[in-house]
Amino acid sequence: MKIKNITASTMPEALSRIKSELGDDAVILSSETIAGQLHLTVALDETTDFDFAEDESIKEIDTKAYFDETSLREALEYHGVLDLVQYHILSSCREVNRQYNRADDLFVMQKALQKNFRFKSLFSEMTPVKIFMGTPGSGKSTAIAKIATQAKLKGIKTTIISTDNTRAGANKQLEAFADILAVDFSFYKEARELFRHIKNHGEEYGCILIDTPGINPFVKAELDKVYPFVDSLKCDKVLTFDAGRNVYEAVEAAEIFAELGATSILPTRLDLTRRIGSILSIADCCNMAISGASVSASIAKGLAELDSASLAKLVLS
Ligand SMILES: Nc1nc2c(ncn2[C@@H]2O[C@H](COP(=O)(O)OP(=O)(O)O)[C@@H](O)[C@H]2O)c(=O)[nH]1
Ligand SMILES: [Mg+2]
Repeated sequence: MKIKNITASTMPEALSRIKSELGDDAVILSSETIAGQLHLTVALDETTDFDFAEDESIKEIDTKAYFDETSLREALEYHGVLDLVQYHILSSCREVNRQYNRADDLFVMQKALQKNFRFKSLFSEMTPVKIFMGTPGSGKSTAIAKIATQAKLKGIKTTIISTDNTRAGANKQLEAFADILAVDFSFYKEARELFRHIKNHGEEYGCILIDTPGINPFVKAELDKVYPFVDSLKCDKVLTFDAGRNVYEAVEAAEIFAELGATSILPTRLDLTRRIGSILSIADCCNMAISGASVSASIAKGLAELDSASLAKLVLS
C-alpha cells in the first residue's frame, strides 16, 4: 500500500492532484483544514495478481524422478517387520534407487536386502563344525538330519553328535537317523568331553553336526544346559527358530541366544509361514547371518538356501 500526504487550497485542486499523482483507485483516508490549507492523507492499494507468462511458469515436478516406496513399505508392514528394521531396509531401498536409477520393487528390494543382511551358505561358507541351538521343537534335529543327508549326497564325511540328555528319546531319534544314513553318531554329556572329541577326531570329518538340548531362553538356569557346549568350540553357531513365531517373542529369544554365541539363523517351518518378519527382524536386531531355511518336515527334502533374491521374492510375494 502506498500512502501519500497532499496539501491543496481547495478540494477540487486536491482531487485533481490525487488523480494525476496516484490515479483513479486512490482512497482518501483523512482530511483536515489547517490554517486555511487542506491536508489529505491518501492511500493506493498496489497489490497486483501474479501473472504468469507462458515461458515463466513454475517447472512441473518430475514424479518419475521421485521414488515411490509405498508398496515396499506395505510389504514389510504385512510381514510384521519391526519398525526399526523397516526403516533400515527402506533407507537402503532409497539408496539403491539413487545409486542404480532403478525403481522396480524386486530389484530395489533385492539390492537393499543384500546391503542389510549377511547370507552364509550352509556348505560353501561355513566351517565344518556346526552347533545348533534353539527352543524345544524349533527344528534343530530335523535341520541336522537334513544337512547330514545333503552332506552325504555331496560325498562329505559326516558325523552327528548329540548333547541333548534332557528329553527322553531325543538321542534315540537322531541315533536312529544316523544309523539309516550310515553316518557316525556319538553323545557327549559334558562340554569338555565334546571338546576333546572334536580336538582328537575333528579332522576326520568334513561335516560335524552338534545338537543341543532345546531350552527356554527366558529361564536363566536353562542357559547352562547349552552355554558350556557352545562356548567350548570355535565353530558355526546356528539358531533354529519357527519362522512363524510372533516377531517380538522371536527377537527377544534370539537376543539371548546371540549372547550364548549364536551367529547365524536357520528359520524352520517356512512352509507353514506366510509372514517372514521374524527372519528379517532377528537378523537385523541381533546382527546374525541368514543360513538357509527349513521348508518341509520331510528330511529327504533338505534345506533351502536363502539369499537376497529368494528373500526379496518372499517379501514381495
Ligand atoms: N512343516 C514343517 N515341520 C517341521 C520343519 N522342521 C521341523 N518340523 C517338525 O517340527 C517338529 C519338531 O522338530 P525337531 O527337529 O524335533 O525339533 P527340535 O526339538 O528342535 O529338535 C517335528 O515334528 C518336525 O517334523 C519344517 O521346516 N516344516
Ligand atoms: Mg531335537
